[in-house]
Amino acid sequence: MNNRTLAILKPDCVRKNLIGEVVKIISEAGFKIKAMKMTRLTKDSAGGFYEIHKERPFFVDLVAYMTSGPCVPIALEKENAVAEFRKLIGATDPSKAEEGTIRKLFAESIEQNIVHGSDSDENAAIEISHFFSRKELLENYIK
Ligand code: 3AN
Repeated sequence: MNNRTLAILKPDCVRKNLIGEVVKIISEAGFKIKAMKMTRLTKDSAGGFYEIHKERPFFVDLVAYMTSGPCVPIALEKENAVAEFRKLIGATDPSKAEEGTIRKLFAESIEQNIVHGSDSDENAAIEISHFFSRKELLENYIK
């Protein structure tokens, strides 16, 4: 599974009409889209997804923001996908993100930072299964 990662184009990305632009950058960086959908997270689903941040002071705001509108989860494939994708999106805080990264280009704040990327192979597998069924993923693997 170490060639897969989960991206989420977050509600600010959708609201700003940046889906196309961000998908283009991701594709041009050599990532293959294996599954993709538009969905709106419920409070429970967002809370479950960000379970590891449950005790953090920003958790309530994070869940409110992630449920504020539709988002676009995407299962991506590339060699060394987790690290490569995090390099492409840049630091969590866009003011600290490197030039040319997606967050540097488009993000407004540490919370509204356009895109999510898994932080480990283990979490990538968990996060992909949070959004996509086995069937949805397998269908896209049929050559
Ligand atoms: P990343 O998305 O870069 O892996 P995490 O996993 O540390 O960052 O944080 C998950 C999400 O929580 C971030 N994408 C951001 O929306 C939000 N977040 C993280 N740190 C803060 C913070 N200090 N204040 C507000 N929101 C934060």
